[in-house]
Amino acid sequence: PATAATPGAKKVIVQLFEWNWTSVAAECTSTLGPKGYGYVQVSPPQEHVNSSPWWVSYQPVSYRIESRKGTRAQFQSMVNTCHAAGVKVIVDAVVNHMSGQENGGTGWAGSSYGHYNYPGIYSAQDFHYCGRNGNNDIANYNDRYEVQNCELVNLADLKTESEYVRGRLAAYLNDLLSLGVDGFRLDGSKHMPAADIAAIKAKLNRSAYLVQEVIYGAGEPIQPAEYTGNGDVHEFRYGKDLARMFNNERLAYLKNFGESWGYLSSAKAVVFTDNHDTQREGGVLTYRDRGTYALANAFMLAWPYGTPAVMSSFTYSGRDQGPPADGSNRITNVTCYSGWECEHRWPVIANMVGFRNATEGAGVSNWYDNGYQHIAFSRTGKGYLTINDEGSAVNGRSYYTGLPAGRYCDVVHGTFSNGSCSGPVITVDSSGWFAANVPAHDAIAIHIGAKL
Ligand code: LM2
Ligand code: CA
Repeated sequence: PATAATPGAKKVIVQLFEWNWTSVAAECTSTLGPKGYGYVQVSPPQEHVNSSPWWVSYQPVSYRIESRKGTRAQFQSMVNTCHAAGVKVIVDAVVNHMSGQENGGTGWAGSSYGHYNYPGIYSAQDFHYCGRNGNNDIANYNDRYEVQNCELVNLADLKTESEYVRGRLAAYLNDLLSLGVDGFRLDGSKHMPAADIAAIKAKLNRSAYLVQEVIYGAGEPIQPAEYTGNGDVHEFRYGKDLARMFNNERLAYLKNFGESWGYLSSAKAVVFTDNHDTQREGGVLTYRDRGTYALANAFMLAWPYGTPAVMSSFTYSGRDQGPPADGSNRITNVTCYSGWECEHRWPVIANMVGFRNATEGAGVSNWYDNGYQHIAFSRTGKGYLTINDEGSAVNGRSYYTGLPAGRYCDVVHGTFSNGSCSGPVITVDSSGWFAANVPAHDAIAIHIGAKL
């Protein structure tokens, strides 16, 4: 088994949603490593019910590493290739439940199963039957017992308090660790008590990065902060509030974005403009918002709250529509900009990953706003971003950066490589100022990692 990549300052995550293992591997080498992404989050790798919507991934029928996304051997090879490119691998781990289909069948890799019956793995006694709502489904999110013991959309809810179930889940995660995986996104964490997750974590053979999916709901009894003792937690308010600032309110309000907004502590939060669920639910910015989406990602990557996770989608028109696949229901190799959006390759987003890495650890200073949609700030001594989301250009203005004098690549409009910049160059004078025009709905970003 491969050893984990060496820890470094690279913390940006990219979610390559529903990419097959062969394509993830190629992307690690061609783009993720070179652009400075630290982690790739891949979709669930275990055997699942055999159908074409994307969400079959969230209906496990066994823990064999065989799926529409590839074989165990392809998965292993992907992990090795990503590590060689300096990119760590986070697996989306479905541990709260098994499949939800009423009728049994044969899974993707040939395992037979029934609802509440997964031969050799789980039988009826390993599941919760909460006795609520007539069908055991969750209805009331204001009831802690119900959220953790009833079924999420009919998905057979594992008895995570049972020693046997915990052992079985840990065995699955340990198998992935033996393949060299670096961390887990724990799907549906809110539907498991934090103590159950802690007990499973205690059975892992080595340390792994954990990010728990706990969707914040105002006034709900189960709060994301309950889970921080186990590891990181997704801060779902971030993407919704960021969208609201861009769409309806003011970028000027972002001056204290983060903990002051009631969010999780920065060190524990993983943030994103959108993920595979929220992009389908609305109320967030997605690839469909084009330029505004790019600006929101630029802000996220420049602003030092939480660990940023960049979304990378396949394009779709219907909610359930699966990713491009062949006649055998295998997900086909990714071709960016054809069925796959590849947001993580958009030049602004990919270049701002370099900004994030170059400014790691630096605080915010020199905040400026015009009261509305024009903002700017330094990452002290390391970088500077200004966003003008006004309907008209801001011309003839100077910006105080506090950066060392010199010539910097504007990484919003150009890519810095081998010491040269493919776009405009920004000159910071000996007092730390630069002058530039910023068009409407545009931005300028410079950092010490892209200095000519
Ligand atoms: C998650 N996090 O907690 C995932 O991020 C989310 O994408 C998953 O839902 C969910 N939890 C369960 O892992 C998705 C999708 C659902 C889909 C489920 C299971 O959003 O629509 O449910 O996966 O595949 C589908 C049907 C639903 C049906 C269910 C069971 O849409 O109508 O319920 O399968 O057959 C009767
Ligand atoms: Ca549960």
